[in-house]
Amino acid sequence: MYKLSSLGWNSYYQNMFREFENSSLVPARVVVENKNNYVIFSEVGELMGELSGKLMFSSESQSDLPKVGDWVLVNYFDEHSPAIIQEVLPRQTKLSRKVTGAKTDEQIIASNIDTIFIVQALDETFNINRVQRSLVLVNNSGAKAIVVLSKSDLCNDIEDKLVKLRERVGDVQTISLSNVNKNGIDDILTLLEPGKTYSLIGPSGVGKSTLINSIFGDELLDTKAVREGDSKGRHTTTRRELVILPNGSLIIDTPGMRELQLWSDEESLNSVFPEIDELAVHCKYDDCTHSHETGCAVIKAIEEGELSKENYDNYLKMLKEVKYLETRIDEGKQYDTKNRWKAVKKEMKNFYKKNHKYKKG
Ligand SMILES: Nc1nc2c(ncn2[C@@H]2O[C@H](COP(=O)(O)OP(=O)(O)OP(=O)(O)O)[C@@H](O)[C@H]2O)c(=O)[nH]1
Ligand SMILES: [Mg+2]
Ligand SMILES: [Zn+2]
Repeated sequence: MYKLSSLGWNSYYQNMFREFENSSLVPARVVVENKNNYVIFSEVGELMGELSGKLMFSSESQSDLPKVGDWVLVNYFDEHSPAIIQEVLPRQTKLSRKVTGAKTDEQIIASNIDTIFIVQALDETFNINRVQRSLVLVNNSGAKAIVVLSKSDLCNDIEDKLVKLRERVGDVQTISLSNVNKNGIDDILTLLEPGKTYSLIGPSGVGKSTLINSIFGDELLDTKAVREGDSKGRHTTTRRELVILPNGSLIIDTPGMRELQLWSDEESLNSVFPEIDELAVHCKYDDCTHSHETGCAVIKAIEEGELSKENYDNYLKMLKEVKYLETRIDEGKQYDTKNRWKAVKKEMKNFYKKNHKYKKG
């Protein structure tokens, strides 16, 4: 048995639920997504959920289907039968990336999260470009971002790394910690609020699942040693899973992601590079790409040593990605419109054919 509020239900979802209040549907939260079904938590406890035919066939893309963290509305029969998922309530926040490969589709990593921990290890895999990339995705998600630097026990230049990080990302909240000597774990514990949802993202092997175990105080999730030599992880976590912590907070563990292709608008990108955003106002051309134009205030700042070259390079790389994404999404829309027109024309042709025959006959 769960109280909805203890599963993260709030006035936002209550509002979204209003139009279904007189139906027989009840709310439940998606905890695990399996291949053919879902584990969901509801007021009657843990249930197995299956998609209704209507939801399966009316959804236009993967992102219309339930994801871990989603609030869904189900028909509940009894504890022996699967609940049937009829609706996915609009998401308050959603963390997405572009699917890997050539396709331009959104992949939702998790939804309805309040705060996302961007985890990086303080070992040889430490990578500020990746933190910035994650920040773009998190800023686009609507959730709050906190950077977690793990494995502080393996690092003897923490201050140096912190200074470098701060130079690049400004004053984003940062916590360094160790799951081995437990330094910094309290800093995480004190900010976890009951009924709020958190998630951890970061490369494989940085200690995301170990951190949940540290907070939980037990070996709840599987963890595995990283590779010797390059400290890379072994992709131990293979599914997203929402876990309820002893203090009543909810946390979603995610598998380490090799690639984080952007699914983001330009505004979220710029929010991670406020100094570039401010300079861009002074560029000669409104559509300046800050890569070669004369009168570009960003290039000028680089030449005068006023802007971090690393930030500039990482920004340009991501700007290209975001622009490409925008055109691909536009093309996709045009393609849809074209196809729809084709279908309409075909229908009209058939209609006239039939009518013609009818008149003749
Ligand atoms: N020295 C040290 N090792 C740690 C720390 N945190 C985790 N580890 C170790 O790092 C390895 C990987 O940890 P996991 O928790 O499995 O990493 P993960 O981020 O969940 O990895 P994936 O599930 O593959 O994405 C394990 O052997 C952990 O014991 C830490 O703070 N210090
Ligand atoms: Mg893991
Ligand atoms: Zn410019």
